[in-house]
Amino acid sequence: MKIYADPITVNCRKVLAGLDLIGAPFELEHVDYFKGEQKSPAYLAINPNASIPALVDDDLVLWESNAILQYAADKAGNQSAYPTNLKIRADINRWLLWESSSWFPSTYVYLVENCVKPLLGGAADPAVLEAQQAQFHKLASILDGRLKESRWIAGDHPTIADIALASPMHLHAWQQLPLGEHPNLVRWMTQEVEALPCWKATMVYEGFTVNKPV
Ligand SMILES: N[C@@H](CCC(=O)N[C@@H](CS)C(=O)NCC(=O)O)C(=O)O
Repeated sequence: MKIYADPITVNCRKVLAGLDLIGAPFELEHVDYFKGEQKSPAYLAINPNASIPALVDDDLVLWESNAILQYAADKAGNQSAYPTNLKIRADINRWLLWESSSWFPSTYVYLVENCVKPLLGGAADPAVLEAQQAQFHKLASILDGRLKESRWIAGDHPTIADIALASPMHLHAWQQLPLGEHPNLVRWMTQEVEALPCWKATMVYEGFTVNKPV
């Protein structure tokens, strides 16, 4: 399997950490996000959305990070990372869809305002952050409620749902995500997800770098 990705982006880190959790071997093709290589004609032939990541496995060309994780887990036959039990799988699939349609878009506002804009010499727009606040807390409360009931999203061990949901908040301190009212979400992120070897192996630091600051 070939993965086209830039390890510093949310959805690429998701796939790289998820493949590590799954134990799926792959070859990384680096697509430099800040150089805009996701818009190059060669890459557009793989992913016409001009976004990363993408997977190529023989004649299969797949984009959408969560679809990549589902495929890789099934291909590897990893039933711990992506259980085949009908109801557990439906639950995980629900969280993957929710992450892509609701959670990522909300957390992305904080990433753009508090990380990307200042990095590029601009400043966060307080009005944009204020406008997102109610939606963020609504979604974070839903996740917090699930994590009040269980250690991991889908029970007592990590699955691709944990990796998918954690990735949009992977820079939560720098993103300045307002997590104070969501103790179970904080517990899961800081004590469980951030302790996973697959998470540590794919660290991204403030400044969008994979190099640990000295
Ligand atoms: N739903 C897609 C979203 C992919 C996506 O938006 N990727 C970002 C990086 S995290 C990107 O490449 N954006 C294109 C751009 O900003 O030019 C997925 O999960 O793969």
